[in-house]
Amino acid sequence: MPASLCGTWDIISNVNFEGYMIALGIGPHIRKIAVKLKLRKVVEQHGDQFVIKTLSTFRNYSVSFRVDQEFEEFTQGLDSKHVKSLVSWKENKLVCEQIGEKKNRGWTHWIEDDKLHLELYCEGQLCTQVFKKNVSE
Ligand code: VLZ
Repeated sequence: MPASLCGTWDIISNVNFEGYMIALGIGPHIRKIAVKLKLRKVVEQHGDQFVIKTLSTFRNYSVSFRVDQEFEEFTQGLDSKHVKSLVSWKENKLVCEQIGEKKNRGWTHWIEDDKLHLELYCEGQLCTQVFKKNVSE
């Protein structure tokens, strides 16, 4: 069993979020706001069912899915695109492929050194985010 992703996590590093947002086609005004946000992840898991919430003072985004079951995702408030998403475990990593207009799009989550790691990728751009566990709630 891989270490649990569940809990509330606060961002401590964010590398090339700008490049990822450009690849998604997010415009300069929103990027300028988004790049400064202190993002929080709230991850809930019940068996194969996950809810991952990305919270910020500007916008929130939530996705719910079952592992190994393709679903329709609308990335509302991000780049606002319809994609077909599939999340599966690859070793100890939770891997999401997002098939749509953008090539090579998805993300990968894993736990390393008690931190939640996230790689967000789109069309050759890779953003790496690290979150530390929030223990106050
Ligand atoms: O997360 O794909 O944890 O959905 C940025 C939100 C979230 C605030 C970036 C900026 C993508 C809004 C989050 C304007 C662009 C994401 C997945 C993995 C789950």
